[in-house]
Amino acid sequence: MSKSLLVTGGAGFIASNFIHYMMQRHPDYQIINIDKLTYAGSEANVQENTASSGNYQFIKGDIADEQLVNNIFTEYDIDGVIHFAAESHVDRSINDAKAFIESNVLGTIVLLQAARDTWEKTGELSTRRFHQISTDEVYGALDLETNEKFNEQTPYDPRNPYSASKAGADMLVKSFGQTYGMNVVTSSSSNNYGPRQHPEKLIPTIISNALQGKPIPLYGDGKNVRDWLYVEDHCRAIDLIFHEGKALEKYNIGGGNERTNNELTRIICDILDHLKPEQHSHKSLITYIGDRKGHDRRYAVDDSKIRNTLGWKPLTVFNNGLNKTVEWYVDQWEKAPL
Ligand code: NAD
Ligand code: TDX
Repeated sequence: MSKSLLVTGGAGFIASNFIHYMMQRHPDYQIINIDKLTYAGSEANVQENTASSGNYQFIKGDIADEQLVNNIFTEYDIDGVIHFAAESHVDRSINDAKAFIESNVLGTIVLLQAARDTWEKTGELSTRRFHQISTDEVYGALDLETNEKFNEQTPYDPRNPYSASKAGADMLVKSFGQTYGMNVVTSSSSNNYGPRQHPEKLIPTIISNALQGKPIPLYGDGKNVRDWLYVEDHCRAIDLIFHEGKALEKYNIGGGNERTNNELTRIICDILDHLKPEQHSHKSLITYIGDRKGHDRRYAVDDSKIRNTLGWKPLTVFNNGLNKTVEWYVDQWEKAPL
């Protein structure tokens, strides 16, 4: 059945990939994308597939703007919200967390209240869905020495202002399910990689600096571990959870690709050495710099719940996903030189 979905933050990395995915997977769905176009968002991220589509609407605006959000719910018959919009960069939250509270916490409560008020009036509070996009960072950090992973029962233990703001938002979402009987669901994924990620994040930083012959900055000893999930596999999981996940439940989504930052950087340098043999040795650019404050050592999620109950698993082989990703950035930067 055709649906109207409100996607928040659709000009950013994951949600723009999600919009591309959904327009192919569910061409009959109407997608309404609200994005403030902060430094992290770009309309170009969504222009490719949406330009000629009558089923796509872009609204430039802030999810914390109550009047605007209420108007959207009045104007469109929203069947579901998939809430991605957030300030997303840990380093920025360490420098100044105010915008993280405004967008991630205040923005979430504004959306929740507008959805609750609209769906309460039409008696659809328990059928229309609010899907909160969260992160494995809300669970805290793991030691390098253990094989332990976060599961859906792991208590929240956010350790930086970004993850604290996401944890706050997740709690609000859960509370709306408990208090008002709203049909909420939350998914927490590990680190995503793929096209259209902002250059501030690790993988685009490695590629862009390497291409320009600039130092590749690795924090601390480079031994911190992240579990890398190809963004398209994440989009497929979100589609499945949005449609088939159980109300009030949480689902972890992992890539099954735990790598230290050292290992990841070296793999990307090998790919670049192959693609750009005429350039310098890319690994020689790796430079260790001061550590991130409170740098979480390791994240890893146990995603057996989504695998066992919804039949999802990541399909992208890590090296293939990384090859595609590096090629995408090289191609972009060849079209518009750095
Ligand atoms: P991103 O920074 O690339 O994009 C965020 C988008 O949200 C931008 O387009 C920005 O303009 C928009 N935005 C920010 N504040 C807004 C506001 N107040 N109103 C409207 N729009 C606003 O982020 P991303 O990496 O694509 O992350 C998307 C979501 O996924 C976030 O909720 C993040 O916490 C979560 N997440 C990200 C990762 C990851 O590896 N990137 C992993 C797990 C979860
Ligand atoms: O220049 C860098 N050098 C470096 O060593 C940068 C930008 C990062 N790092 C390290 C810090 C981390 O250990 O690389 C790792 C990855 O860093 P980020 O790309 O900043 O991601 P991370 O902090 O792990 O958070 C990401 O995954 C979880 C997203 O940005 C979050 O939005 C998501 O919730």
